[in-house]
Amino acid sequence: MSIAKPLKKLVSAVILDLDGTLLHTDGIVSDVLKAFVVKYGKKWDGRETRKILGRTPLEAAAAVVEDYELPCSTDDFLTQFTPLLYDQWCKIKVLPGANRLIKHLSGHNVPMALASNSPRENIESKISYQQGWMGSFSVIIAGDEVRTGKPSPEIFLEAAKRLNVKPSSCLVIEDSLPGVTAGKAAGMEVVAVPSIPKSHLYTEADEVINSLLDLQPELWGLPPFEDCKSLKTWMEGALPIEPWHIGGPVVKGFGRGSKVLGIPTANLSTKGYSALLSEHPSGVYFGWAGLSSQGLYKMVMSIGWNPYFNNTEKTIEPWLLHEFDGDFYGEELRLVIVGYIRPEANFSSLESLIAKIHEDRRIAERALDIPMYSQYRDDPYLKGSSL
Ligand code: ADP
Ligand code: RBF
Ligand code: MG
Repeated sequence: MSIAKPLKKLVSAVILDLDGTLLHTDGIVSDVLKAFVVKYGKKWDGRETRKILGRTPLEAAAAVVEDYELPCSTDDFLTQFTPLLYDQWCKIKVLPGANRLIKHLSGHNVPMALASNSPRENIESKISYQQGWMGSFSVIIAGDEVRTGKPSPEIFLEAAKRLNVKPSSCLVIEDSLPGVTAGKAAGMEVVAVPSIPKSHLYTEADEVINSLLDLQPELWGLPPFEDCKSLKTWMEGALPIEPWHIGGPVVKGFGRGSKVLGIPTANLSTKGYSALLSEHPSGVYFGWAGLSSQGLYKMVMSIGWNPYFNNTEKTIEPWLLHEFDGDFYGEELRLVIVGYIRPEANFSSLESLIAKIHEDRRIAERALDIPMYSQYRDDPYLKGSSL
């Protein structure tokens, strides 16, 4: 985050996808589908998620009806399913960094379009719950306003036309593979923010980032985020986020934190937290930790697959910034996560991984002393147990 990278390309407009890029729609869609297929005696196992991502509702419905062998037509499915889904739009969460990006671009008068495979009516109702979004996009173009949706480039070409800019001057931000393909076919620059942990599939994209928090607009000739710039000068790139909570008993990990790295991490179980974790991108974060019976501590943590060790499961690994006399497995640990440092990375040596984690610790320690982050040490959630 702190290393200056060369300019990739100059763009003058940004075209954003909606579902999975700005909004965490997948979670809501999966919840409604789960409840829906039960009515037909089927069990939703999430195997459709990849097929649904970035598709039109008709394509997605056809895939579900076929795969689950539902005794109804695709049209019947949509007639029954759609109203159930609409009732849930108000519950869709905004993905981390989306509000920040929209405010930033519109504040700098960067022309912005929203281009989604969803029908117009859906887009409007979904964004009506988000303050300031509607007015930020000078163009909104929906799946039912073009002949063919993504992966066809049509929707992006039409957006560029209406923005009155050349396709080659547009930057597309997309989470889905069909969306990335569409953007490239339109001759545009594409930043992928994969909503599934399969970034190696996104080879067509010009850049793959972990979350919108990692976007560097200046690489595309756009104004840099002011919060990053100002914080970087006195805090080396820690970024405030909307605080969120997670907690539970400390569980056994792979046993390598202390042994291999000299950095013990009090792992929390990911069970029961799949929704929360899919909403928050993997990465290195910091905040406050309440450990029952012991006290309140600063902490720096990684959430993700630990690319250096190539884990197959996501882990939650907080390092409490305090010297303890012994282990505290089984004790209740509660975290409030208030800032983001960087995406998880791979390293060429164990020493460089260790050095980076110590740098993370220094960033977290300093940041947690300033009021913007220190105020959360009083968060009642931390004292929920016996503190
Ligand atoms: P594991 O793979 O089981 O998580 P680690 O080597 O990462 O093992 O060690 C973590 C354990 O060490 C924690 O569960 C906790 O009981 C203990 N521990 C001691 N000091 C700390 C600390 N400062 N931060 C986190 N855990 C600590
Ligand atoms: N593992 C990685 O593979 N890549 C990382 O970038 C990374 N960053 C970390 C940052 C912090 C603050 C902490 C506490 C851990 C990080 N780790 C990372 C996880 C480390 O690999 C993990 O704690 C060990 O694998 C122990 O299980
Ligand atoms: Mg650990």
